[in-house]
Amino acid sequence: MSATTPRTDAALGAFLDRASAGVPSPPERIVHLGLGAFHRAHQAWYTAHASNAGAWGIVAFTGRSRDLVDRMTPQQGLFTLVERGAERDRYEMVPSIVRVEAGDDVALFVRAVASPDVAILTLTITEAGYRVDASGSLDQSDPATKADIGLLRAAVAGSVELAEATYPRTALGRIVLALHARRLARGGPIALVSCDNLPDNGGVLRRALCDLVARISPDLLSWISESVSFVSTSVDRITPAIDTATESAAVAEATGWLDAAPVVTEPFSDWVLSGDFPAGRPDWESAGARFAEDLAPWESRKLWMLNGAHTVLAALGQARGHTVVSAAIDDHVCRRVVRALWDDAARQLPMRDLSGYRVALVQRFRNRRIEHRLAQIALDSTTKMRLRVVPVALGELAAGRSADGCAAAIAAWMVGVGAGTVPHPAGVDVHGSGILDPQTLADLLDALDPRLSADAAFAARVADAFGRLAASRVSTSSSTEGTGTP
Ligand code: CS2
Repeated sequence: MSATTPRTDAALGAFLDRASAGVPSPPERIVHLGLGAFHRAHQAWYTAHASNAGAWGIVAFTGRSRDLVDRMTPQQGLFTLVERGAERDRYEMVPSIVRVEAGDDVALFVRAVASPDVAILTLTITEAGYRVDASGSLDQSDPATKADIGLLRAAVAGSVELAEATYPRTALGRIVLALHARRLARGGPIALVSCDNLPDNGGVLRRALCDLVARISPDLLSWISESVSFVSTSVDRITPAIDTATESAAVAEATGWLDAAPVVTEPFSDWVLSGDFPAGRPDWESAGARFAEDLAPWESRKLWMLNGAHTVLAALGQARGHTVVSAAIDDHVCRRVVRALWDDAARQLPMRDLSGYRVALVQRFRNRRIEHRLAQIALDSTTKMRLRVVPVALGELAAGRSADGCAAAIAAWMVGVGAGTVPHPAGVDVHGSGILDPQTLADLLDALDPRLSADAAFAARVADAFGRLAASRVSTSSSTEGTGTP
């Protein structure tokens, strides 16, 4: 599919709607939870580009807020995707989202998922949204989850009418309620597709959801095991937060559309999926998505290399005075840590030659026209480190190697924690001087994974690397241009 032809002056200032854009509304067959820029740049784009796109419309629910509802409803779900290449922008109107609703309108969400017309529920609820513990099981101590269990027991048993104020607070709680409604409505099988940056994200979702339902209703649990398929996916497209007013003005200038909710993304995109769709799906392969029996190598490569580097850059890059990825990757101190982490990760991956992937990643990071803010990536850094760096460290140590690259990456994160550029783990006392004492270093390592802090030699390597990087933070504040080689 080619980009929509930009309009001429005659149409300048036209409001975006389906009648004037000449795009019909496909039927509602996919529900999405967690609408934001990423879903629109990724799954909505793939759905719009599928050969059978006319048969697949998306009802998208935000996490909670009404902001996107208010912006996109007058546009009947349409939005402009701005593909921001290193040289120029390309504009495209994406028509796959047909309705936008607020995530806290649980009644509407439940009704949407229960509809027999709906075949797929996709999720971008963030890593933390699954509320699992370090072992990947549902975190039973989480107060919101505990409250949802009581509420859902009563709801599923039919002993209470759920008043709006008592709807489930967690994403999984809302999904359980919606699946319960689907079962009652005889809505038939459905595929749940996690699109969050978690290894085996479909498996994590299945375990967490089944843990939850096991505490609520055995009947619902057996219906889920027969009727719900859990699809794992590895999703990749860098999508920065933007200043909407600025980008809306640029879209209007370039295309003539008045779009209150454009999305900016990089030209690159990738989607690998693994799992079944019992009620059908868009022909996403025709849009470039791939299906794989074994997703692990693809998702690990992306999580450990792209996302791992991002988390290092967010922590250390900000501590060294950078604000965006393109500047941090050109800083030789940051680049050295990223390169060392990638050396470790490459040894843990089954692919033979990763040099092309590394070169491509550096090129993507260096796209200066994408203002990917390090502060955006820094959110939930502790969880991200556990998913993106810790598995590589454990794998390297288990293989009898030193995991020096991971030690440097963890030290880089600690420099960020000390500098306050990334949030510190709950329960670890950080005083904010930037120079952390040995006990704090040990506590931080322990918060990532106790197996790492139990390895005295590895802990010593982290402390050494921290000493070097913390000193570089103090003594070097200017960035150094890199060569572009990974
Ligand atoms: C980033 C990701 O914010 C982050 O943690 O690492 O959002 C990253 O940009 C995407 O996964 C790219 O596909």
